[in-house]
Amino acid sequence: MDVVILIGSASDLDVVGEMMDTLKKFEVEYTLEVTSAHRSPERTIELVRRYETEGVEVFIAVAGKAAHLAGVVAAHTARPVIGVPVENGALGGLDALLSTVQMPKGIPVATMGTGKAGAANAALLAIQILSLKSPALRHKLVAYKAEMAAKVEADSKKVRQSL
Ligand code: RP5
Repeated sequence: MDVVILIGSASDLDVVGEMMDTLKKFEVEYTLEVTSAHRSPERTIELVRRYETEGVEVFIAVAGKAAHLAGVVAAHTARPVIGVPVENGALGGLDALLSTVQMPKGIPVATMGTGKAGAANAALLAIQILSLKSPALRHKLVAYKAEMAAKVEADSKKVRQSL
């Protein structure tokens, strides 16, 4: 398994659709588990230990509100941890963003922007990490960026024609 996605609640599932699509598109093996830093703390630690033993390369942790999932995962593994704050708290995701990003020195979490865009970027960052050891993934990333650049150019043409 290359990537393990941990989501703090089944209610976070709709945030990770494009994340999973992106991993599939790049043919990266992943799995997903629901586990909570607060509601199932022991299960969270067991999952981290199990997947680390099985050789996972990157963890992605997705959670909202007082989002401690990424930090707790990072506390229990030496693998890179990417955090995605979910925008479902009373503070519109700012709560989850600060809970995820403001880690104490020594326990880094690579924190993405909030919500679906952050979730898609988490997949891309995981792929970039995996590409350090995979020329095939590196080539796919280069092609992906070229595709994006071509789309921007095509969009510009369309917009200019409509002026
Ligand atoms: C967090 O609380 C979860 O990650 C989720 O984003 C949020 C709300 O969870 P539910 O009350 O919908 O289960 O722990």
